[in-house]
Amino acid sequence: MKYYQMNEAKIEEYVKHLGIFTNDADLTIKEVGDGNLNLVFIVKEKETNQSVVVKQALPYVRVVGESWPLSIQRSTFEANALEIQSKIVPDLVPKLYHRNDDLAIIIMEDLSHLGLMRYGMINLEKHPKFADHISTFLADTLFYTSDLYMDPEEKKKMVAKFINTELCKITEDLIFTDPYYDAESNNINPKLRPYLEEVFWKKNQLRLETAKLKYKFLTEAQSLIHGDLHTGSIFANSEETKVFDPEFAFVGPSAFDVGKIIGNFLINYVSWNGKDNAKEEISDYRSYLLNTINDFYNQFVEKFKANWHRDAKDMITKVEGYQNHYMDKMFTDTLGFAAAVMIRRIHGLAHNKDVDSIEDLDRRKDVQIQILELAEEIMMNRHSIHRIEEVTDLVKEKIW
Ligand code: SR1
Ligand code: MG
Repeated sequence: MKYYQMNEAKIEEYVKHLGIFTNDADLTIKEVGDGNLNLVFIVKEKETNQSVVVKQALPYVRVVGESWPLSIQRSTFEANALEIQSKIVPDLVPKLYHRNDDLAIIIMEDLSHLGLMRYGMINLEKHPKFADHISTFLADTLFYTSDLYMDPEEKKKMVAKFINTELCKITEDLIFTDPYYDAESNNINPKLRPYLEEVFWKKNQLRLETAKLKYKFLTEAQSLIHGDLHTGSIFANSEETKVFDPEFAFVGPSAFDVGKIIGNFLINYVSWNGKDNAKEEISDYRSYLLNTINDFYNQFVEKFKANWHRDAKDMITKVEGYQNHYMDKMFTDTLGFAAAVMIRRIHGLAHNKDVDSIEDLDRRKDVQIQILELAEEIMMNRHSIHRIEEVTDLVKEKIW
């Protein structure tokens, strides 16, 4: 089938042809995509309120336009990843109803009864079950797709199936390269530019540490990772958590997914310095954020180790001291990736609304510098930090 771009009328024809809705169903179809890359439609039958989401990859980067072509194959990676995740953590990802790789279409469960976590966090919403849910998502997906558990031949086939060159290149450039010099792709608050030119872009030690992390990202085929696990890739409310949008999935360093969560939480944490909410409200929310980081990381380690004790296969997993070595490295890398993610969202191409919603550019700049400095401290000290509480204590000490 030849690719064509969907619009409301074509979607209606497509979903009715598939039998997802009957021919006489009265549908409302709304394009709701607010991500950087794709079209996303919610299709709802008026009478029954039954609904699905139809996602289509465009042959270019949506936020930039046709001048930045991007292969529609990312839809295949997303559907492949979703199929694997659905087997491992069925309750934590959307249900996949249909895929068409030629049209780069995925039809899945409509989760709009939940809110996008990023927007919730900008509105001081708490998600009390998030630490439990996301630690399960990470411990299970990262363990059961690693060589600790998988047959080595199957694992290598999985690596081959997820050679996601183009989307990995986006991460290699936008996270590990461009923020460290005056790259054209950067999106810079003009008030921040003097700090970048006079201070940040002169930090050679920071650049060296980021280079080490980029090399890990390029070479360490540890687990099938989501690849873009920020708070805009998660739907949540007080009861449920669903991780979606795994189009950046590939077999890479496990700690990348874990670090992305921590980095995005810390961006939100600092962002309150640029907002006018009452002090007590901010302190209360900040306590919640730090407690969630501690709980989620500690539960992640516990659950990952429990998976290891129950299901680890390879001989190396029985060698005394190997698990400690593995988990220590996971922690150090998690902190490094968290820091890299914080930095990229300040003056790289794609920002976080948590900070960009601070309208006054001078105030926004102050928050941006605080995030860059916090990230640098975490990055540079990651080898001598051994417990997540040391990180959250450091954050609290610097910014409250
Ligand atoms: C051009 S894509 C920019 C960013 O959006 C996605 O969410 C990824 O984080 C990517 O780096
Ligand atoms: Mg995305």
